[in-house]
Amino acid sequence: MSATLVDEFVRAGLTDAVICPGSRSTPLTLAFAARHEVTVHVRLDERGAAFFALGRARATGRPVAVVVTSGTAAAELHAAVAEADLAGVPLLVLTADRPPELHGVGAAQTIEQRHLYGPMVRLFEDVGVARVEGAEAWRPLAARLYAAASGPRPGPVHLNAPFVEPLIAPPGEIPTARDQGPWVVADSEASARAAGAVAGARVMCVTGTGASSADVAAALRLGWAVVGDATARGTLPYVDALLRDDELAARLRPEVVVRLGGLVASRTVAARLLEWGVPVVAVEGALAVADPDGVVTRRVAGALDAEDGRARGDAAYARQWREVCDRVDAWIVDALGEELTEVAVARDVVEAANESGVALVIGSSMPVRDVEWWAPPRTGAVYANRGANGIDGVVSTALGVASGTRALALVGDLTLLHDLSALVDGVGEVGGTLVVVVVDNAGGGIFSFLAPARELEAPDFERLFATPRPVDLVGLAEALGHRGERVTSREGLRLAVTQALAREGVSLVVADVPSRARNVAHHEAMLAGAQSAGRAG
Ligand SMILES: Cc1ncc(C[n+]2csc(CCOP(=O)(O)OP(=O)(O)O)c2C)c(N)n1
Ligand SMILES: [Mg+2]
Repeated sequence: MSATLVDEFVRAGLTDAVICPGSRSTPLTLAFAARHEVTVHVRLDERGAAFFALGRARATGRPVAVVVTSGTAAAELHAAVAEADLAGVPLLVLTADRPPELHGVGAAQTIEQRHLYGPMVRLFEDVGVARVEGAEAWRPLAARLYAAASGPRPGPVHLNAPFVEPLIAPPGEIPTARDQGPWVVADSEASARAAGAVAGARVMCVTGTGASSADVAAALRLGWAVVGDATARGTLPYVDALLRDDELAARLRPEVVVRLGGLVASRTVAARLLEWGVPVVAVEGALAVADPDGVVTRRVAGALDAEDGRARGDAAYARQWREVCDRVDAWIVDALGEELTEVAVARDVVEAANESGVALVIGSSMPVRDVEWWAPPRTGAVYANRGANGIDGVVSTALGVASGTRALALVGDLTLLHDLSALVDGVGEVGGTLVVVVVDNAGGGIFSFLAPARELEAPDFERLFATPRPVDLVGLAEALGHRGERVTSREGLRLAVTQALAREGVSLVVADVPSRARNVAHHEAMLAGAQSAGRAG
């Protein structure tokens, strides 16, 4: 049965399976390992394994299978399933289970696994104990699971598969495969449907997580002013700083807004959309456009068509944005100097990714904000777990992206420590190169921007929110068999990243940045300077 399941997955296009060691999942493990078409990644910690699969699925654009044994192992996948649900990433979650007679009687490693992830999965299946006579059912079961994960609304699916002893048996005859039609119907009429609202207007397009890169590219070609989150390619930078300024916000006010995908990290953008009250058209691809403030006035489904003349915006408006951004960019380059600040690290890492053409994975907290707010436009693939915004699993996600190739990651020190077990397996047996740049501000720097930093006594704030951990990050990397290096200048950072990208395996580049308090003051000074440079035109 497991062989049939895997055969159908392979037919559908599966290339990667992440497997965690365990006994009950033996049939699935051996079925995947028997297929030369499938790259098997063996990882110890199920929580990290699921995030690794998420990274692989993001990088390949295809569903990736995760196989775990019964019990708490299955529960460990929950966080990545939540992210995959909200970010629309296809995952085939396969949990082995004990048969019904071992439930409720105190058997070892037995927990309630049915509907374990609730409504977060696109499809849940449990066809009961695998039996040789039931083999026919497993091919359509696999096809259903793969199709539900792939779309039209991609996301995680869950198969709970109870197995009885013996767990190792030669595979029986695999039922013949049947061909099916295509699952996803494409539609490029969204721009036509939005055309009435946007034709010739000052169109600002806001793109967030889950927006397709083809839609973002089309929005740019339609002459709209496109601003995006950290993962967007080629969008206008510095939007948070610019829109925080009343004068610039008035000058750059659009007549209509088009929204793609999730939210940007900047709350300023959300606040201006509320204040402006202009029509907001949500163009929905695979995922619904997030709208917690209820600003969307119209929803259209489908993909944007860059060639649709009816949807062209006012080109002078996009040019106006571009000119302001260019002035700000020149000011930032000049103002930053050589000091290794958090803003400088974000810029240097983005530039290194752009120049080397490797994918970039950005951690939650300040890195994702500093890239969105202060980095130049990204030219390559950028990923961030912005579905649920967790600081968990980021290193594992980056390892999944780096597997068999090269990638860069930018994470905070606590984000690294949170996913330390990822470094136990490293890039894994497939190999690859991952350079993790750690912004070491000794704790959660983001909290210094928030109310507790102002309201609490310093010792309470440090203990309860900032939570610095006196861990030698370089020593830690080395203890786990990786290279580690601490850098204290921008030049040192650039050199370390270039050298590490040329080597196989995981390298940690720990950036020694100024204190969290100085970082807040630096952001304030950057904001004031960028805004006055923006106004100066
Ligand atoms: C799984 C999870 N736990 C807790 C949080 C809350 N949280 C947000 S940012 C943050 C601190 C992150 O610190 P670090 O990685 O050093 O980044 P910095 O804030 O310094 O940029 C925490 C604990 C979260 N987002 N996700
Ligand atoms: Mg930190």
